[in-house]
Amino acid sequence: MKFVDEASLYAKAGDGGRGHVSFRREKYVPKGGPDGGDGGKGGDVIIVGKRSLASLLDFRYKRHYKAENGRLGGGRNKTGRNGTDLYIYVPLGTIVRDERSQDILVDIIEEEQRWVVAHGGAGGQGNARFVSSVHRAPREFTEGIRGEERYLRLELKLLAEIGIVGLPNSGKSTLLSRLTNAKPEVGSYPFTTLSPGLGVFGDDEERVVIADIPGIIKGASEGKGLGLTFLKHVERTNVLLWVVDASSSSVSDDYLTLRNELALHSEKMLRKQRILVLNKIDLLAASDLARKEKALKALEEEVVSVSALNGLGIDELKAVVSKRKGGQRVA
Ligand SMILES: Nc1nc2c(ncn2[C@@H]2O[C@H](COP(=O)(O)OP(=O)(O)OP(=O)(O)O)[C@@H](O)[C@H]2O)c(=O)[nH]1
Ligand SMILES: [Mg+2]
Repeated sequence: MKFVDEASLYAKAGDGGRGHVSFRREKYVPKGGPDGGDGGKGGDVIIVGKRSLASLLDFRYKRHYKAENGRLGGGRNKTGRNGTDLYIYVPLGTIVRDERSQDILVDIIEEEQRWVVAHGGAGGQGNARFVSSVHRAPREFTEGIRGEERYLRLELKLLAEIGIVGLPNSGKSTLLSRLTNAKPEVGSYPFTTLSPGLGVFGDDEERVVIADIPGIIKGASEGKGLGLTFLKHVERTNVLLWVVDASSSSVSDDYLTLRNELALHSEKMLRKQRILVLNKIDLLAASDLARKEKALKALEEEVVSVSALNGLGIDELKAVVSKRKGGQRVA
């Protein structure tokens, strides 16, 4: 399955309408003053974010988007009608690039967010504009300006709804690969993950994107380790999976370190729904596991024990995640 949807398209804004040449007609006045109106403005091509869209598939079938041209100016100083704007609806999470320069024009992340990708041309001037004391019967007019055209590249970057956080080496990436189809790099050393990774959880009908980010250490809020800058990638998620390594000498200390660093970044992090995942339980003796689970349950409501390595407890975790994923988004 492909996660990053891409599409190319051509957008052309409407041309401005031509200015009009005419002269007032009045009884007994053979030739009145000039009264040719301006042309109308061409329509813009506007990209608009729409939550209900899920892919860029539609752009495989329709690639040309052209807004209406402005109309000609009329007599009696009538300005031509403006061309109608053309809206192109895209899913949230779409990055819009100029295909030639590859520059990012806009990142569409909100419902109804708008961005004009091609501006309509201004209307031309009618001959009424050219009149002066020495030039009483001008026949000049101007053409409308051509509407902008642009070749665009759209990329749908999926917005994560669930984030995985934890200390380095706790098994976050291994967990991501268990829950989703992603194949992140896993290493037996801290800071294997240097940039966020995404995977898709669930079936085609109900896809939920999970983000795995680099590990957080004590002092991360002061810039230690890789710092907390990557937390922005999970800032908009509904749910956080907090991963704690069960083989650590103190799971409670690890939990508190994580909690503290997240809180120092933003209290919002603590208001999100969370599931505490006690990972690497394959490394523990049963009595040891029971003791550690108890310690964590004193601190957290929902604790799920798993082994991301051998799959133990993963089905239960998936069920818990499924139940939570529709939860309220924290603003
Ligand atoms: N025994 C065991 N080892 C695991 C388990 N999950 C992960 N590991 C191992 O722990 C190490 C770290 O795993 P990663 O998934 O890279 O951990 P991470 O939290 O993503 O690490 P960073 O990206 O460095 O923060 C690897 O050697 C994994 O094979 C588990 O459930 N049991
Ligand atoms: Mg990792």
